[in-house]
Amino acid sequence: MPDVLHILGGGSLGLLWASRCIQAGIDCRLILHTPAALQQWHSREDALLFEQQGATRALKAPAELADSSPAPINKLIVTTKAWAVAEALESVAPRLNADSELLLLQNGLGSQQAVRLRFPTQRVLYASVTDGAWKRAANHVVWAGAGQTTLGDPQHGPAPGWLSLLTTAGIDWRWEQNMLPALWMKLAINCAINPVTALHDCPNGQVLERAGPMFAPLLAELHALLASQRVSLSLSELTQRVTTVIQATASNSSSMRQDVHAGRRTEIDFILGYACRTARQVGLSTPVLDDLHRQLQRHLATLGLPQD
Ligand code: KPL
Repeated sequence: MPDVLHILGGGSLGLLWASRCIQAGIDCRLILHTPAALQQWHSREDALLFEQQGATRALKAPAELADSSPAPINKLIVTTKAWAVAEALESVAPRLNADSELLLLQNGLGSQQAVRLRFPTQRVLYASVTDGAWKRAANHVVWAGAGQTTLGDPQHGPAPGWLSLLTTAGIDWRWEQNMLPALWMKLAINCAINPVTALHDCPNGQVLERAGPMFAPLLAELHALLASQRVSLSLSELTQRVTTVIQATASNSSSMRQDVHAGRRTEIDFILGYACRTARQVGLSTPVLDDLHRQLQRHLATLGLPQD
């Protein structure tokens, strides 16, 4: 029997991956969060609108709630925000068996390790996705920029065969033997870009000028933090990597700026919060990073958004 992919979360990334799988003829089901969301989905005749370079395609996307069916879930792709993962996974836990495999697509760090502790018998894979996507409406996703997906097993196991479905879906992915350092690298990039875009309400391309003189010391602190996590690259290589992402995504709104615009809880705690906590644990002094964290917390508080 061919694999069925369940996608947990109807945010931009969930809809993007569902669109790409459905277009490729892969049997994929979206798991939505609330009965109201499912009712709205059905009222639109299960149509998922997928927009790419100005052209929109309507796809038929089956959706369900976690408890709509007792059928086991074997391959689960978790696409929710980092802060929503624990609750979302609890809702599907009765449908997981010991062989179920979970693929986590969250930004930042912290949520992944928590899932591994909660589901010790299931295989849990981590991923980092750089595609740009946003939602025009609850069932309408815009693919703003093609990116790459890096996947790996924190326990260094081999890539499972079902990942070939991602190739079928046209997802540009590669297997990474050392996934944790890859996620740390992405976390450092997110620490350098996302808070500045949220504080100054600017696209990624303006980060260097908006950040001003604090940017170089910020990168130096991130570099020391990466080194403490055995991610070895030079400070100039890190600077180059961050600058390349800024240029490649210049007109994009970072995920954090998008969250702020939508009045949604941000992933601050899984990005800056995790970085600052780890720095303290390993005895690193990171005054610029800590100050950026506090500034962002104050900014979120003035907007009435959670500070974690
Ligand atoms: O991952 C991103 C994000 O917005 O969260 C970057 C790389 C900054 C691209 O926008």
